[in-house]
Amino acid sequence: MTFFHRTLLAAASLLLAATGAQAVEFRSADIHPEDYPTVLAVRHMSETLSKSTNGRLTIKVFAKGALGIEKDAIEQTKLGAIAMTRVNVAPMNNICPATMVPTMPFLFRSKEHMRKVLDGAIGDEILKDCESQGYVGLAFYDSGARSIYTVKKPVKTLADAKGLKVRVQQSDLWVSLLEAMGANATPMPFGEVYTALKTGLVDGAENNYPSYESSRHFEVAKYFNKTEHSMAPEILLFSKRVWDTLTPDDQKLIRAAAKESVGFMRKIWDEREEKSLAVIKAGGAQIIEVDKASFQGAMKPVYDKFITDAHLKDLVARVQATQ
Ligand code: GTR
Repeated sequence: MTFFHRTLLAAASLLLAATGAQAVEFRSADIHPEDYPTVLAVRHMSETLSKSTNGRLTIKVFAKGALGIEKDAIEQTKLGAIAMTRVNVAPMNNICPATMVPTMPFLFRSKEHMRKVLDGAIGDEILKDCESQGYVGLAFYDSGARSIYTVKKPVKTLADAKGLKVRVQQSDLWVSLLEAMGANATPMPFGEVYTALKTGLVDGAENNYPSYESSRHFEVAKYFNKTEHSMAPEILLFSKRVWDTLTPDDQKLIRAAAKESVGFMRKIWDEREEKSLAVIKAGGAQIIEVDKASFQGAMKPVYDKFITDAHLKDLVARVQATQ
């Protein structure tokens, strides 16, 4: 698509949205395949929204990266060429600093802790923080715990990670996180990781069970080392530019539909985690228990480097204090 086409499209979607009565189909981006929980959850959100607006507002999800890699989709959302996008918080880390908080290594003690924090005032504050950058944060979705998986040898202790070339998401925080483990971090888009593992460009990558499974990375990198170093969640972002053309009533309905989809997402996420674990085991992946404490003990430099101002420090302290 040329820039001219994008601008035209953006203008058209703004116009449609502004006329109110006319049916509007918002476009939403996702890099995952059709059956992935994030894609299904946004489809579910669309159904809710359609019901509450008598079919006037719907969302069309473009899965499998049809609208580009996450970084590009984020940019297009800011411009208003795409109304919505579902991405991990990682590629937002450089844009909206508060998203670094739920990314921080070993911050959440459990899935329950993570859900409680993100459902409450802290979660809302983080979502709100992206608004000044052109994004209306609608909701967080689960993304499980991320662990390192490797091609040639298992990683059981921090010492085993030394010198490994590990693919990370496109975020400075993620580069530092892997460097703090002694690894060499190589940022690249998700879609390039399979080939990078296969050709030896990297020795490993890190992700949750469902992504490790759906991307087939388990076919090339057989050691899934349970470092569980981050629970960086997914985030649902709406374009502020498009948002500002909507009526307050419609904004409310969109927010409500997004929040409603979270419970649905968690249910299918939990099921998918189990299913993915079975698939990767059947495919020959080895689940390795690791000395987690050795990894956790190496993370101070990451906090020192990124949790620098009073606001971020306060958020981290409040997350830790949440029981
Ligand atoms: C997945 C996440 C994607 C993307 C991917 C990655 O778990 O759902 O949004 O961030 O990881 O590692 O690039």
